[in-house]
Amino acid sequence: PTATATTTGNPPPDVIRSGYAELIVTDLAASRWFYVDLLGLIVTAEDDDAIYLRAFEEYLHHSLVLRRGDMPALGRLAYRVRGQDQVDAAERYFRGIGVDTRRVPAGATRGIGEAVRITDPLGFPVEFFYDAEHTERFTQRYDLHHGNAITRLDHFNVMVPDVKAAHRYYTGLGFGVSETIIDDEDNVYAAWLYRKQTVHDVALTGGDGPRLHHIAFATAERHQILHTCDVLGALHKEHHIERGPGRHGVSNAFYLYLRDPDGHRIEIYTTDYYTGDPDNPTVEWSVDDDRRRSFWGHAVVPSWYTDGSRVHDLDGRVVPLSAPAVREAERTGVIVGADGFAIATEGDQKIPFKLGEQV
Ligand code: DHY
Repeated sequence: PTATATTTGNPPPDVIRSGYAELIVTDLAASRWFYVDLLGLIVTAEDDDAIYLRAFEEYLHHSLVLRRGDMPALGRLAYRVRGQDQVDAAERYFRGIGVDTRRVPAGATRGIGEAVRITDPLGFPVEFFYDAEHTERFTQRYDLHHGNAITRLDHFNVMVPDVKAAHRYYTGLGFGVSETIIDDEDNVYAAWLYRKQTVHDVALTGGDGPRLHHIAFATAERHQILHTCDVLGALHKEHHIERGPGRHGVSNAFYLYLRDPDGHRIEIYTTDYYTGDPDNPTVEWSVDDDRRRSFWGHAVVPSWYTDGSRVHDLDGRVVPLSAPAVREAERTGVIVGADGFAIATEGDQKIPFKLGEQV
C-alpha cells in the first residue's frame, strides 16, 4: 500500500512488517517449556530476566521476547521500518499527530538498535525500529527442525473497543486492508491490515481493549501445525489447545490457537495469500456468514472472544480498558455474529443459538 501524507504534512514511517513482540510472563521456566521445548523456537540469548527467541527463517536477533514480570501482559509490539531514517520519520509523524514519542538508545531491547516508542492512539505500547543484530538463519538446518518447525513471526492481533477508529489509525499509517467482517448497518467487527505482502501484519478484533488478542507465527506447511496438536496430546498437555486446527474463512489460512502457561494466546498459521499489488481487493465478510472465521462452520469457543492479555504503557503500568459501544452479538433483536453467536436455519425458520452452547 502507498503511504499517505497526513494533514500535518509529515508522511507516516515506511513500515515493512510486524517485527517482534515482548510478552511479560510470570514463570520463565514454564514459558521456556512452551516456546522452546514444545514450539521449537530458537534461543538467541537469555538471562535471568528474559529469553530472546527467533524462528527458523529469521535472521534478526529475535521476533519474541519473554520478560519476567508479576502479571502476564503485553510489554510491546514492534514494527520494523525500512531504514534508520524511518525511525526519525516515525518520531516526526507521531509528534505531528499529537502522540508522545520516546527515543530509546541501541540496546534498550537487547539486539535492537536506537528506536522510537509510543503508546499508540489505541492504547498499545508500540516500537518502531530498523537496526538489529543479525544471527544465523536456520532455514536449512533441518537437523534442528522438529516436525512442527515454525518459520517466522506473521502478525499481531489486537482487541479494540472501536474497530472503525483503529482501522482509520492504521490506514493513516499506510496499512492496506485485506479483509473485514461487517454487517449491513455499517458496523465493523474485525479487520485485517498489512504492510508486507500477506493478509496481515495486524488484525483488529472488536472487544474490551486495549488488549492483545494474539501473536501469530507461520509454519511452511499444514502438517507442522497438526504435529503440534499431536505432541500436545502425547504429552497430555492438550489443554493448551484453545481453538482449531482448522481453516479460516478470512485469510484462507490454516490455523491453530494455543494458550501459553500465562494464558497469552498464540496462533500458528500457514499459507494465506499474496496481497502485494496496489489494487489488491478488500474481501468483506458478512457477520452472518458462518464460514467467516471457521470456513467449515465450526463453533468458535467463547473464550476466544472474551479473553485477551492486558497491555502495559511505556512505563510498565497496566492500561485501563474501555468497552465497545456495539458488541458483535446482538443486532435488531436477533442474536448473530462473530461473537460466539450464530443463526441456524431449519426450513425457512431462523433459530438463534450460541455457538458451542445451545440456548
Ligand atoms: C481470522 C482470525 C485470525 C487470522 C485470520 C482470520 C478469522 C477467524 O477465524 O476468527 O486470527 O489470523
